Amino acid sequence: MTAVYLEILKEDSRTRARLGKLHTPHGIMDTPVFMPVGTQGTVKTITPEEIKEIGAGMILSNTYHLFLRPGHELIREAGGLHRFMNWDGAILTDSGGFQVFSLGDLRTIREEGVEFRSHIDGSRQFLSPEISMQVQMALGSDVVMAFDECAPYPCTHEYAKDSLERTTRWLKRCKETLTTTETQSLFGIVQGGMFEDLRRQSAAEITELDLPGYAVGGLSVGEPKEMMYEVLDYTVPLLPREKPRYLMGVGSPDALIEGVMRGIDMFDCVLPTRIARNGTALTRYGKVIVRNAGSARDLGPIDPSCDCYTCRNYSRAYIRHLLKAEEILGLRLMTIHNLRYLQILMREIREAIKEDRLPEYREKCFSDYGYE
Ligand code: PRF
Ligand code: ZN
Repeated sequence: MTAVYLEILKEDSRTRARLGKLHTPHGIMDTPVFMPVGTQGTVKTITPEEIKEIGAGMILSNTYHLFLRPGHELIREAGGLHRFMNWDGAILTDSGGFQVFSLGDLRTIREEGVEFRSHIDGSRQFLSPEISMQVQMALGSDVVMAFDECAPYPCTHEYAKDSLERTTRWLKRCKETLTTTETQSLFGIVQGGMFEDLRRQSAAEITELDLPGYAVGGLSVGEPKEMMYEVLDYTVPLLPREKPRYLMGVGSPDALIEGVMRGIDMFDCVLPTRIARNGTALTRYGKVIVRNAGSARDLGPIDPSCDCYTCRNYSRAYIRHLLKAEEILGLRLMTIHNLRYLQILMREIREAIKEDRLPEYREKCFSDYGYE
């Protein structure tokens, strides 16, 4: 048995959705699950106690950022990332691949790895499959992501093919380097751009390695949503039924439901925390721009149906005031609400799967939210 594994409780008869439990060395998560993002070893503005209270059991952190600052050797000395940040829940770390590739002109890809300039001080740096695994071993995350290349959108068939083939070669190097499989589980990442033949090739090559879990990468990179759903339609069924499936970097409410219906078990996204900090709340009835004048005299909560700490205790008008006055509490209250909203959404999705009414739930949710 691998350190992280999925226990499937139910498979939906009308969609590809699954209900399950993701077992990790730091707790068991109900799936489908949404993981808040804590890029730098912190979910911005809130404490681990607050993350727990929101209902999240697993967060994502980033190799790229922690490698550059404060450095993985310090985190190793601290006893790993869980101890360093005082979080006893589960942690998934992204490999740094995606972040390095997002640097544009600041990087050069070679077979050995990627040379790049630090976004912090411009210094020359290098990441490879081996280094990414060494850093993630020092961090001690429960799920270790493979060092991959996420091809840009749009890109040519030729580029996407070279890129996915390199990603497979890099995955083999990741698998050979990761020696802590008793406590850490390596997830492979399917790439291949928006090309069906390449997604098939990538899935075939990657699933051959019999890893503890699989991610679909290279989506939500600027393509139309319909295109992402189409890629998921043909890609997800290529992944082994019994392993967890993770859709990287996707977390808008509509995409969470669509992803679950296509067989995804895990999601992460900066969206809820990022838009919280610029004053936008997610609610059952759509986005509420708390920063706007419309909230100025509204003494009710962001969402009367929400049970979060923010909605139980503070008005829109007060939170708007905090945001306008650039008071830190405003950012904290907004973050708590948005993360709680997504936890409630995921819980409702799981209940709908359990009760055989996921398509009906989707309809209701989309019409309440204001999607077509
Ligand atoms: N690869 C990795 N991290 C990612 C992605 C990817 O393709 C994406 C794509 N949406 C987000 N984060 N390693
Ligand atoms: Zn709330």
